[in-house]
Parts: sequence; structure tokens; C-alpha cells
Amino acid sequence: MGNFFGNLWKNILGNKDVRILMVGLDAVGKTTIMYKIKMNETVKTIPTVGFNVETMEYKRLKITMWDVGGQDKIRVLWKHYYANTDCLIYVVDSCDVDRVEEASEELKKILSDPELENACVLVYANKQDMNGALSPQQITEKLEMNQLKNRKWMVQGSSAVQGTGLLEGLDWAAKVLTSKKD
Ligand SMILES: Nc1nc2c(ncn2[C@@H]2O[C@H](COP(=O)(O)OP(=O)(O)OP(=O)(O)O)[C@@H](O)[C@H]2O)c(=O)[nH]1
Ligand SMILES: [Mg+2]
Repeated sequence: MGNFFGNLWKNILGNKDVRILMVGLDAVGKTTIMYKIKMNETVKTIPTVGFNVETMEYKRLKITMWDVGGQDKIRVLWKHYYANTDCLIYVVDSCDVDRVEEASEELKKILSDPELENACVLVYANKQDMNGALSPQQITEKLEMNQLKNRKWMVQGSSAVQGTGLLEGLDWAAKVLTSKKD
């Protein structure tokens, strides 16, 4: 009953709290993406050791977005951020053909964790502004997204430095999250 009124209230006020976790290999553009979305600015980044967290209101959602560093040695820490995640944003450097296999393996590992079984997955095929970038369709294939079962997912091409594609992806996530029951 309490929950019923809680949800009703949220619908009236339009402030549903959601948690978004952003991970991906190092230097793919996660921190750049987060601050581009938050402030519409391209910030100068250094490799993230640990995490950045920001809150933002978007389309009737109050989003808490976690951006966790992706260097090899600290990937073991990702799992500590999984609990209560509504949406996973997985960022890929579309130009880094040499590491696309590694990116695919890491994503599979992440999605095998039961704590994330209800999370939707938005993949940013980032750095589309650079020559030689794999297309979002090619990234979809390399990551074998079509093999995902019982999971809402989308692959969105983006350029964090130009700001393209970011809101299209977030719009998709917002639609999924607003329609999702608590
Ligand atoms: N050309 C281009 N460069 C980008 C893009 N997004 C990020 N970069 C650059 O890629 C480099 C790494 O970006 P970060 O945002 O620090 O990467 P990260 O994923 O947060 O890296 P870690 O914190 O180490 O996990 C920076 O020099 C960015 O300016 C993009 O869309 N296009
Ligand atoms: Mg970072």
C-alpha cells in the first residue's frame, strides 16, 4: 500500500530516482561523456582512478550516474557498483579495433552478474568522429548483442567531444526507465 502511494506520488511529481552505471575499457570516453551530458562541456580528463558521480534531472527522472575507471587493474572494482543499477551504459571506443574483442568479453562478464539481471543496457559506440571508427552496426555484431536474452538493449553511435548521439541514447534509456515498474 505504502509502495502504491509512493509510486503514485512519484508519477505526480515526476521525479523517479534511477541509478545509471557507466563502465567500459580505459580511455573509451566515459568521463568525457558524463560531463558532456551534465554540463554540455568537453572537459579535459585524466584517467579515472575510482569513480565520479553526478546527479542530473532528465525527462522526469532524477538520475544518479556513476562513472567508474576502466583501467585493467581496477576493473575488479566494477562489481561493487552493480547493486540497484537500473541501466548500464557500456562505452566502447569504436576506433580501437584491437581491443574490441576485449571489450566484448568484459561486457559479457558484467552481464553475467545476477545483480544486473534487471538492468537495461545502452552501448555508446563512441568516437564516431574519428576516421576508421567501426559503425554502430559493426559494434553490435562484435559485441554479439543479438545473443542477449530477456534484456532491453540499444547500441547508439556517439561522439563525446562533438556531443552527438549522447542524448539520443539517454532518451532511449529514459523511456525504458520511466515505463519500468519499481
Ligand atoms: N575523438 C574523440 N575523442 C574522445 C571522445 N570521447 C573521449 N575522447 C578522448 O578520449 C580520451 C579518454 O577519455 P576519458 O573520458 O578520460 O576516458 P575514460 O573512459 O573516462 O577513461 P578511464 O577513466 O581511464 O576509464 C580523452 O583524451 C578524450 O578527450 C570522442 O567521442 N571522440
Ligand atoms: Mg574516466
